[in-house]
Amino acid sequence: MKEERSEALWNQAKKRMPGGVNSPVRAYGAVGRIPRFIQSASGSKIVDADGNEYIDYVCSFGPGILGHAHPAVVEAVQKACAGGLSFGAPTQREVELAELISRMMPAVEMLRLVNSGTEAVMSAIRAARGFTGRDKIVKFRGCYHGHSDALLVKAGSGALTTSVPDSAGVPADYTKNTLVADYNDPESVERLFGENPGEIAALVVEPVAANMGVVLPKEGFLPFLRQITQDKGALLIFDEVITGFRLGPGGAQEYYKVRPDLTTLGKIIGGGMPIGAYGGRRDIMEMVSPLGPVYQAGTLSGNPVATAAGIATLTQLQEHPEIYEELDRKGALLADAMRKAFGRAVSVNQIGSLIGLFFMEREATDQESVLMADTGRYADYFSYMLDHGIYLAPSQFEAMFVSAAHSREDLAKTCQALDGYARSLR
Ligand code: HOZ
Repeated sequence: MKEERSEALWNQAKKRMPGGVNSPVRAYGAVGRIPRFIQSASGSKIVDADGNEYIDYVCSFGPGILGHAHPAVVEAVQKACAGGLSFGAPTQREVELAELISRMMPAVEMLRLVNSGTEAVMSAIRAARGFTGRDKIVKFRGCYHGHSDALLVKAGSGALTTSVPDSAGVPADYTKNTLVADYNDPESVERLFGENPGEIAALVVEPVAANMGVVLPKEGFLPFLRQITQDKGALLIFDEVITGFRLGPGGAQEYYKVRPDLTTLGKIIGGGMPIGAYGGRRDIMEMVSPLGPVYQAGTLSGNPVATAAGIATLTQLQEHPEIYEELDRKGALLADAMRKAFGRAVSVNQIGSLIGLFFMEREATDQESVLMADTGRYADYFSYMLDHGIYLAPSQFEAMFVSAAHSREDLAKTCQALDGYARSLR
């Protein structure tokens, strides 16, 4: 497999950008290969600068639920571009996207569009603090909520991949109100509420943790979080930047039938364009400026091109609900293939189109267990799959994403590669 062009671009990039990339996991540090510089993508396939084609299971880390360059999304973006790229003024499309989101996710009674998931969670926390008049927040070890200061505490995703779950450059003062509990461990949550009576503004959680690989909530865990936050006068924030519109048209909150007070969104709602959103209970969102005293703003917020891509994507998902059954089927097929190929040597978590494969026998239920997985083995597996035309996340601590565009042939080829790698280990 040729990689000269990617290598040359990477060498050039490293002179101008830290690690040669604009987001750390992309530097392939955890897998020891040359990052692929992508030339183009269509449907389930991605093509690098050397002309190598791969079946893509990164899907831009989530937005690509319909596959790359879906014709309806591309057409909407092209039309939008011709009409102007940014106005710094409200547009009809923002209203349409907000209506669509609220219809599909009824707990989002009112929302604010922003430009990324990071901004969405940061702003939701500010709204929660403004609403409750309290300062402290609870997050979970290994959950990732973007890179704002207060949330870079025991963070997952790239932070876990590069072993800096608590980033340098974040003053201790900025994180002193961030309390950390263990995912799937109600006692650790009870303890924090017990130790900080009347002080916790909100608990923020990825309802399915998808930034330490994929870790599913144990039965009763999310209802427990709903109950304790309600009892203690704190808000429950579901970070659905990954799960929103992926686990079903109403996200994880619909799947698990737990209604959060606030929800944060990103990725799919922009169909591949930069966007984020936070929203939820009307009485909380009415605290946000200009209605209330919680300030938050953005020049590019509600961008006309991003909203066009988002509307087109959500419309496809709404008009073709069968996509979700198909995604479930494909996800289950791949997870079964992994279990068959590797047997007890692996632990596989799958829900719909999200899959986490861990090279370890024990179940992955929280950050502690996830950290026991053999990341060296994951790197080896990644490398084999890459060389056999399968493009996976270059980190144990990111999810594998399946899209509506993955075909029967793609899945068959992927299963073949999985078997090939498993055989190479015997
Ligand atoms: N933190 C992102 C995924 N969970 C990584 C995004 C990227 O590197 O593109």
